[in-house]
Amino acid sequence: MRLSLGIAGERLATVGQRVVVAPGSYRYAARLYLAVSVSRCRPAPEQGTFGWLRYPESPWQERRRCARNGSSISLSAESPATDTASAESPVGTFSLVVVSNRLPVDHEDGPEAPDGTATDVWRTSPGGLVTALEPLMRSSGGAWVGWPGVADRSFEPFTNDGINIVPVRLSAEELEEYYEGFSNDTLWPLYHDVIAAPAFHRETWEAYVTVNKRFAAAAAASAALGATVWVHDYQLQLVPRMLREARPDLVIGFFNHIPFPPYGIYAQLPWRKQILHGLLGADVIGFQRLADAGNFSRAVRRLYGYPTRGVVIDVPTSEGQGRSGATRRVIAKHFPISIDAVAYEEMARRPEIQARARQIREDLGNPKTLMLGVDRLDYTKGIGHRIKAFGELLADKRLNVEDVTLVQVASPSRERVETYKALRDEIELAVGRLNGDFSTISHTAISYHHHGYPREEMVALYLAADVMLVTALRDGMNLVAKEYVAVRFDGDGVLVLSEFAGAADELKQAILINPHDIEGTKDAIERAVVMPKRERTRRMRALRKKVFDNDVAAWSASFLRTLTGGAAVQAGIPQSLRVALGEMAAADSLLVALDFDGTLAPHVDEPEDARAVAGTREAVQRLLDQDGVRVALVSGRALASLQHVADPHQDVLLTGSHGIEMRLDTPDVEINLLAGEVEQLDTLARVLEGISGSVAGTTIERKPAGMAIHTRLATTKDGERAQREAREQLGEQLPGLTVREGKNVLEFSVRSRTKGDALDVLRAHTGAERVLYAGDDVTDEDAFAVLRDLDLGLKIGPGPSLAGHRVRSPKEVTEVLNLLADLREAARPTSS
Ligand code: GDG
Repeated sequence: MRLSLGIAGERLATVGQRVVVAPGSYRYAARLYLAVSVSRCRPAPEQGTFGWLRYPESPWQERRRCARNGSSISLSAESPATDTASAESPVGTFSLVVVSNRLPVDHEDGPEAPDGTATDVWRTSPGGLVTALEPLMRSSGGAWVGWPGVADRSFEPFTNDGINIVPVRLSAEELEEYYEGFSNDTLWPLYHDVIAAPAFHRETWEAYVTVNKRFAAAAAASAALGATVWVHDYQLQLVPRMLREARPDLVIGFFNHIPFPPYGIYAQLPWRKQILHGLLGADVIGFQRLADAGNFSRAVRRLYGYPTRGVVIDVPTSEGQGRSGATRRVIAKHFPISIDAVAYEEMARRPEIQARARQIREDLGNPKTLMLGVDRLDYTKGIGHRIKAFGELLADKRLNVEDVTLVQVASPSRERVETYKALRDEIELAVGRLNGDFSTISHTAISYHHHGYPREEMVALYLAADVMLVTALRDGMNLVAKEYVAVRFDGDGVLVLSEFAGAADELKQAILINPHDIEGTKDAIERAVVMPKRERTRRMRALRKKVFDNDVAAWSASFLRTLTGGAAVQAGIPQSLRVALGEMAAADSLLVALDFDGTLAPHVDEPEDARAVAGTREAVQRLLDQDGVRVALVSGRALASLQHVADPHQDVLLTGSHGIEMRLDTPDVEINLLAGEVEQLDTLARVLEGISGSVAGTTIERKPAGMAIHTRLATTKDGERAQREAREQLGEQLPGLTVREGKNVLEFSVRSRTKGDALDVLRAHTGAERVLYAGDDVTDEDAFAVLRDLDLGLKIGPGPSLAGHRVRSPKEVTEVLNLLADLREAARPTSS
């Protein structure tokens, strides 16, 4: 049997021949797609495994299996291959890959070419996400993987406005099952509090798995070694795991644009474990709201029992056989999305758009109050509730149709899904009735529009509207609310906002409503209509500050900073850190908590040789000399060792062994080990000494409640072997131990504490109003995780981190401490 490879469906070569792609205008190593599907090696299992889940076998798994069996490869149509048919695993060239269901461009058929062939026209759909990622995509050579918006069509990768576009082909049937079915008829209603009943069909789930695999394959084939891949939204929740299994070298982020439901609802999903497993393949999972991240972590605890601390989840690296104790840290945290606020304001300032806004009001008969609703026609948006409240206000004569008009833009959405068809009928019936009951010849109560408008028209509508109604029953964020605020550079306009939209967490100066409470909603609308100008201005000013301070660029930067840690950390103190230190310096009371190794002292081969860099002592002393400042060292070292290497001033608070030992203005805390713990320590010592004795370059460190094996001096291979053996043997003999992995060190404790616990104790002990925590290691992430809004996290060096700020080395930490001392002396001159 012959197998053909082709570019975009054209046959090029047969298997066995080496196929090389000529370098094109963009470098895309994975642009070969199989034109036909052949089953030379297919007789293998109908269902393969993907991790420990029974997923249909992926193309590259099949290829590997076939290769192992000595058979020729076999791929299904549309699966990406590499530029050589014999490559083991596809590796691309892009260092940043964004994966979303839809591409940021839409396909349209262009005019016929002279030779009679169809031409393709690509229109950019400039969403906030594209705007946010565009500069980064251009500078980093990024690729965007997604569906181009037409079924059953294959397109070659191409560049559009400097972004590399990688179209994923979907058949009409797949769209029906994966997109309209599982995504929009199962996940969407389930994740939005079952406002509509979710459908659970096994066939659509299978299509979801298949399509997720195709997206994962396209992303894997596009991503360079060690690249960052950012996957978006509920349609692609299995992609992170699929990618991790295919390409363990990748850094993988996922962002969920819609809510994540409470466990009681999520638990209905027959594939609830598979979805969580899929998501947990990511390094960072982003949600819109704090509550969504909490719901997710709870679901992980309930269904998998993995330990979670704050935003950190410890996921066994080999699920199903997790007895070795090795874990991977996954961060599940909220990153509220936003808009390109400046672009919206700029548009609103254009004279022709302001003229259009005036024209809109005029065309509507210059009502005293123009109210506006802008939504996709979706049952989550509460359009019916809004209409009901408005109708009752008119019926009660609290509003008069001569004075108030509601413009409702309901842009067409998911029109092939039955629930959406029914919703449209329902809304249009309600609008028709209301208009029939209340409109006059000269005044229409609801000006209803079932169209999509150009963005300029939307901005003109926002400018024209005195009151914006966002009455969502459940909404991940709701960008319309933020757009309205960004547009109102005149400082006027009132936002009525549902507390069930994510935006309500930030936009607290809106009039917040519970849209299910029709009376409350009516009161809020009336209040908005009569609100005095001064109050409107005051509220709008505060709302605008929120939206402009946290725009979409800040959102993506914060997500990517957490995910990648910014590969190269600049020398010196970044401006944003200077500003944050300035704000912190003025606080009444401050706690400056510092890790030691890697933070104040460079890492050295012999732990007992570590010393803080020159000037650290003096900087710490300057802080200690000021009123209201406490300094603490938070280390994984045993307290005695910490005291030996740091030789701290007696006023410095000390916590060692990750918070198990403490010296807080009193003699050291005693650790009274229980009999069982002493026994465990004995076993631990026996096992680790055995391993260390047989692997050159490893050393053992004893701690009061545990023991560590250091591998810094061993070869990489030996170090890995020692750590593996330690995990395996102790996983067998002492399965309950807490295992911590640091830089070339693996630590086991018989008592479970983290640096986060230590920081909580220090905060309570000092009563500090604000905390600065600095650390370099993965164990410091536990401390970053317990920081609060006004605190400051400082990560030293690269790597994923929850810290909001970063410097390069201990030398900069000393500069930071001195700068903080300077700023505090300036802010509170009498305190030193
Ligand atoms: C999902 C989540 C989350 C609407 N009609 C027209 C039009 N729009 C634009 C709006 C806004 C966007 O569409 C809608 O965004 P939302 O956030 O309001 O809602 P979803 O579409 O449901 O988005 C949501 C969002 O993802 C981002 O994470 O906030 O919670 O459900 O930008 O302006 N734009 C144009 N013409 C229209 O007729 N040009």
